[in-house]
Amino acid sequence: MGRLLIVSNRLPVTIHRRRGRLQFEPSAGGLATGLSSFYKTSDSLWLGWPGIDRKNSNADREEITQRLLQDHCYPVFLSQREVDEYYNKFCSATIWPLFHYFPQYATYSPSAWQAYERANRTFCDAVVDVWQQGDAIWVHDFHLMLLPRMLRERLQDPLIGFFLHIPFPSLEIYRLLPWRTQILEGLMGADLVGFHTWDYAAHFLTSTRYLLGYDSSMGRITGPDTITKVDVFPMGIDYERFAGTASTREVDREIKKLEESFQSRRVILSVDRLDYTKGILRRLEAFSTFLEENPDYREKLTYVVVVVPSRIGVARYALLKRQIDEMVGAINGKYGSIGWAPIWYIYRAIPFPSLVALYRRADVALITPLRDGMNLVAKEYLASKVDRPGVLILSETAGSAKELSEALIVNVNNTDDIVAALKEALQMSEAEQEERLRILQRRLRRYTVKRWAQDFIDTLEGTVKWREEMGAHILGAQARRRMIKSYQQAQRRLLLLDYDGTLAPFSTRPSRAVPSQEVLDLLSRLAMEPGTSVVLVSGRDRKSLDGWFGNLPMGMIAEHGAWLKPGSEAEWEMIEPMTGEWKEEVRPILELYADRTPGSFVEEKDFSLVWQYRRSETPLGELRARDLVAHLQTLIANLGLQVLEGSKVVEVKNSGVNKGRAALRWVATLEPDFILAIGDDYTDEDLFRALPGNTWSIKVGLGSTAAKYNLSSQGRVVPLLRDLLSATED
Ligand code: GDG
Repeated sequence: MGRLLIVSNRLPVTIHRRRGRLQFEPSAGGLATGLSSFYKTSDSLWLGWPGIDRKNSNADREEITQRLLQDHCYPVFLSQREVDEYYNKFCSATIWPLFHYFPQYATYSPSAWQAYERANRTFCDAVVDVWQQGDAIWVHDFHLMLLPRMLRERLQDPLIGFFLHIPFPSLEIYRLLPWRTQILEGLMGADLVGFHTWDYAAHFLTSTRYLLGYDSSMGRITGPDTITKVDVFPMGIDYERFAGTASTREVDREIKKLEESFQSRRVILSVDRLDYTKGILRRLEAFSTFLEENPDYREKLTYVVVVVPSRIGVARYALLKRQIDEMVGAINGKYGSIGWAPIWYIYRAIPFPSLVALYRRADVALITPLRDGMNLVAKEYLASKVDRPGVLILSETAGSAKELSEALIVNVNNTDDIVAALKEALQMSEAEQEERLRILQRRLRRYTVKRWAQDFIDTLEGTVKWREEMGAHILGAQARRRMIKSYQQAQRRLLLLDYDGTLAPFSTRPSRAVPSQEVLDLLSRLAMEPGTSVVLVSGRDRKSLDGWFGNLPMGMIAEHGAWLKPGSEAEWEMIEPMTGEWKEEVRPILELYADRTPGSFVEEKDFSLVWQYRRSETPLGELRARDLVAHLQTLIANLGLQVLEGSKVVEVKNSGVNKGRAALRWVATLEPDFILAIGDDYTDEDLFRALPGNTWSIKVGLGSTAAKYNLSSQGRVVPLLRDLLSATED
């Protein structure tokens, strides 16, 4: 692998202009601090917005770029207006509330969406500027969800990973987004998409399946021309940085200073960015109830509430700030006494050593977000506990609750639950606190942010090997040229072409998949070429095929090989004498399943019955399909039938009928010196297996196959056939 290009909205360095001079400062936030220990020690370059208006920095671009490059950083220049439109009006006003389960706060503005697209394109241009063959790209977070696809379209065979730091919501929430398919397609441009927890990954898999119709197996989603691995990487912290700082003299001094205010009281702590997702008001309410119900604790504890200002210009945040101010005032007014205020409220970012001192001193960390991707504060608290134990109370809607099960886990909507947890924490024996802490710390010390990043990158690299194995089968430029040449030189050519999923994309209603004029023209010109025979090899019934292709000079195979038609003037013939009497017995069963599965239906052909569930809810359809197959297996044992489970269909047909057997008729009579067979599903596998060894067999899609080659998507079939045609027409 070459370098690692990390791409995120903000750089880990922020530039300010003070009294005309540029100043470079480290950025705050979990990602910047988390990865900063990682990226400087590896061969990396970090791309992002440096926090300064493009207009303000035009004259200094060169200087900024050079200074940042020394720090392994590369600037993506955006104007304040662009940031406002894409970050404030889309990222913060649409994606943030929706992905945190606040759909009532989400706004949907087409112009903000366009700004989001434009910003992603600006990031794409910057990556394209610096990318070299072999570099891996790691894109971060919800600001850049379109970037993976954009990069895949611009770069030659890039390796792209994406990590989402916030929750990925359940389908019912996600589907509210007007641009839901574009965002999923954007992410599907990555080789690897990572999430903090399995829930988020599962929601993403469900969304790609329902909204894009992409199947997945073993965490791999197959799109038309990509395969994306989905996996879980719970982000860790720089453990030693917290444990190390907590043990310094500076922090000792800080704690001593704090003690002047705390005066040996028990300390409860929470640290949050100002945000409605953090549940600050609900927590204050629970604390108030606790004081009400437990008067013994009054004057014996202090609740330190650190709120870091954020998105202050946004009305909703300003309102939240006012509400917090009022509530803190009310609680302090109601329960406080001369010399004691229950809440010590700090509304600003505090220096790192002071933060660590608070972590180390606090007896209880009360971390109860309504929804949080991970929440690193919970982990930092545990890592800073170097001398005395303490108890973590964590809401189950924070991603970190999945890992930190030895904490007291609460339902944040249940005030009684929080109050009870507070009491339990304050009364917990030191021995129990130590025991829980030991287990939690051991885990956090092992899976640090460095391990997290390394794990992600190793998994990303692992996708290369898999892609290479896959790539060996993809019809590349060289094989394509050889194929065209051998087509040109051949005397008797046979083209065996499947229809649905090969010449035409799938449609939820089979009757709607009408061939385009382009396909009809192409087939007719191919079929009229001297020395070329075209045979349409379909699972459809004779009537549909006759209706669409009856007047083209080509052969046809209907119902997966039950019926053959040698040419447009000829009659349909049966491959062998067969009966469809068995259908009376089988039809009621399929109809029963159709009734119980909304969106599914039974299709009847001369010698087969098909239960189709393409329009049903996929998991239900799959569940029923499995039941149906088992049900049918017992029934058909002695009827000379076979049951096939295909792409969103279960089909019952006479055994011995298949596309391969039918196609061999043409092979026998024509004795072709060039055979091309293209198909996309399980029924085409019979065709690939039956044909002679020198056949150019091609499966459409990336799945495993008996064909020699894969073509990544249906859209590539027509251009391929067009190339064959022009090779002989020239
Ligand atoms: C996203 C997701 C996910 C906070 N106050 C001060 C301060 N901090 C530092 C903490 C911590 C970081 O900020 C906050 O980390 P979080 O994990 O809570 O949240 P975000 O970075 O906003 O957001 C989140 C995370 O990404 C990582 O994937 O966990 O769910 O929303 O590191 O220490 N630092 C200092 N003073 C403060 O007052 N020095």
